[in-house]
Amino acid sequence: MIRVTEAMRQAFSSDGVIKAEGLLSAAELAECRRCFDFNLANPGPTALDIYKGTSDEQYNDLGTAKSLEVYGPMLKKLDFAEFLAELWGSEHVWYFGEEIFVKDGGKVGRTLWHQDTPYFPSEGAHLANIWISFEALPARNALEVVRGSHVGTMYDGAAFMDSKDPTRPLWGGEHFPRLPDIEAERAEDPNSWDVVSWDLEPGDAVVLHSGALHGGAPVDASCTTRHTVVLRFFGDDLRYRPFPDAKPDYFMDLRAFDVGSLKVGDLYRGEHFLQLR
Ligand SMILES: O=C(O)CCC(=O)C(=O)O
Ligand SMILES: [Fe+2]
Repeated sequence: MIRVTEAMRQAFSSDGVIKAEGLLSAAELAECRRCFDFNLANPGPTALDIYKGTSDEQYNDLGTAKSLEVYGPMLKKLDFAEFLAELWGSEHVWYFGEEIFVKDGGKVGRTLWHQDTPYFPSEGAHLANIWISFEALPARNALEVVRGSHVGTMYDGAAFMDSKDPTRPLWGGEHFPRLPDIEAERAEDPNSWDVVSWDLEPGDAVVLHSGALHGGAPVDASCTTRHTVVLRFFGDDLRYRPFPDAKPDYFMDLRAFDVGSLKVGDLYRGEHFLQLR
């Protein structure tokens, strides 16, 4: 695994996203793929074909206690913790869990714009998604991120129930501002949002703060398939922020992830998270 440079540290802090070029060697990427394949062979309780029956149908799954037994040794061996500790300037590093995405058939559209933070009962500077695709991707098929949005407004999440209603709110009510319709605004004015994405080769990764607005990464006729694993981590600077007192409009009840023993502003820790460092 490559080392973090001062330029990467500064860019992550100000932009909330970096391209980590050549993050993983071919052998390291193969270790990640072995873990990804474990998820495919061992679907968790939340595995689902999102938008089933439409051309946007795609496979998505979050990790399980069983997959942690496979991912844990890999994460330690490849030393993701050292990379993130340097990137954030955190002493400790914990693993949140993985999420896998499979888009194939050449027709699956954009992932809706969202921030991951409304789906978490926590907030802070030391959050990261390491977004790894096993295929080479041109920038138009790679994840797009709004630069600097990790320190901007925290919007409501997207419900992900209807790809035609991109801002249908996760929590609703007055809890958070509704997501802007970023694609509609970009169609009107391509410069309305400061969006970055990069051409990616196998072994490259996009490393983003989980609170940055991100989306996109469709497949199309010239780039038909994308297999992606997202590894999520947190460090010292993360505090408990309870979920709104509402039922989320989502395919699972996120309130199951609440850590009831914590009070607002407590450091976010938990026995069930794998501490890597
Ligand atoms: O790969 C995708 O389509 C979405 C990724 C994403 O939402 C994430 O990394 O949190
Ligand atoms: Fe996300």
